[in-house]
Amino acid sequence: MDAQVFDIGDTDVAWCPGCGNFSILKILQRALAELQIGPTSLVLVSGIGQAAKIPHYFRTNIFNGLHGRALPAATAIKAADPALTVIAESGDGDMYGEGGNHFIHTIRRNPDITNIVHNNMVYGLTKGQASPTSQVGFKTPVQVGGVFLEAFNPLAVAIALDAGFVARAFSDDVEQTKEILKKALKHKGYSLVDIFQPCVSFNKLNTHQWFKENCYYLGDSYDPSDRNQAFKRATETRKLPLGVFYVNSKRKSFEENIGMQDKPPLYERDLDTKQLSALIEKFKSEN
Ligand SMILES: Cc1ncc(C[n+]2csc(CCOP(=O)(O)OP(=O)(O)O)c2C)c(N)n1
Ligand code: SF4
Ligand SMILES: [Mg+2]
Repeated sequence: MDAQVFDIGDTDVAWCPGCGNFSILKILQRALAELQIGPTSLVLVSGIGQAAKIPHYFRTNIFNGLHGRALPAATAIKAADPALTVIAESGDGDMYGEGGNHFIHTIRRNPDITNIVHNNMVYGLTKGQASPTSQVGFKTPVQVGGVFLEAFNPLAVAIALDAGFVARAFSDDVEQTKEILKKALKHKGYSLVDIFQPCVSFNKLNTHQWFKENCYYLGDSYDPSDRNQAFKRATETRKLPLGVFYVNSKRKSFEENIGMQDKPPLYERDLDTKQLSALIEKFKSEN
């Protein structure tokens, strides 16, 4: 399959020239095409933000919902049609800030979805306020004296919650990021891929060059089944590791737990609507 199947043709793209979002868009399209996942079997779910505009530039099924609410929508879509490939994709603010509670409980629930986070360490759309992953000392028009809160560490939180697949990538590294995304898409259960994505307009601290100088890859000898080691690597701060930190394929998925994994799509299921009607009537009579 050619990645061009996802092209939407001529359109105005709202992203700034040089933004890391362009490369994530292309890499994801290539990863999907190489896995033979086409536009009709995919749903791309996002919230609000610059990263969350990615479904606008993708020829596939999309759901662009409320700020921070991509994960519950994605969980429901997967349960409604388990044959679909479902991706929840947004920015660091949307997923870890406004959507932080969903982030925690989606990992616990373990739906078979891929969670891609464009981590530019800033609120891009609203013009440069600090986000949960902004670094200490980062100055913004709001945080004029510099950020003083320690940055939220999504990988450490995900590993602590025993997420089945936890990885970090860098948008400039096309081949490595594509391979990480392919592994995440193939994983059965929730997978997190946090992608460092330079925001050239509002984050002058964590630039393309900064990520190049401050990241390194875990390497071939690294064992992603070792949870303690994964946690240790995820909390490193001097240099930031990239790659697949942790894999645990033993957890049952949400769809398996609720007996939906082999079910046809919701619109083809025999539903007993009598019980639902009775419940609605009871609610109406009581209110
Ligand atoms: C409930 C609500 N709160 C706040 C906003 C304003 N808002 C829109 S996008 C955004 C932050 C987005 O940041 P991030 O998810 O990191 O995306 P980026 O633009 O950096 O890609 C905020 C605070 C909103 N639209 N709705
Ligand atoms: S503001 Fe930042 S994140 Fe948004 S499109 Fe421009 S460079 Fe990208
Ligand atoms: Mg952001």
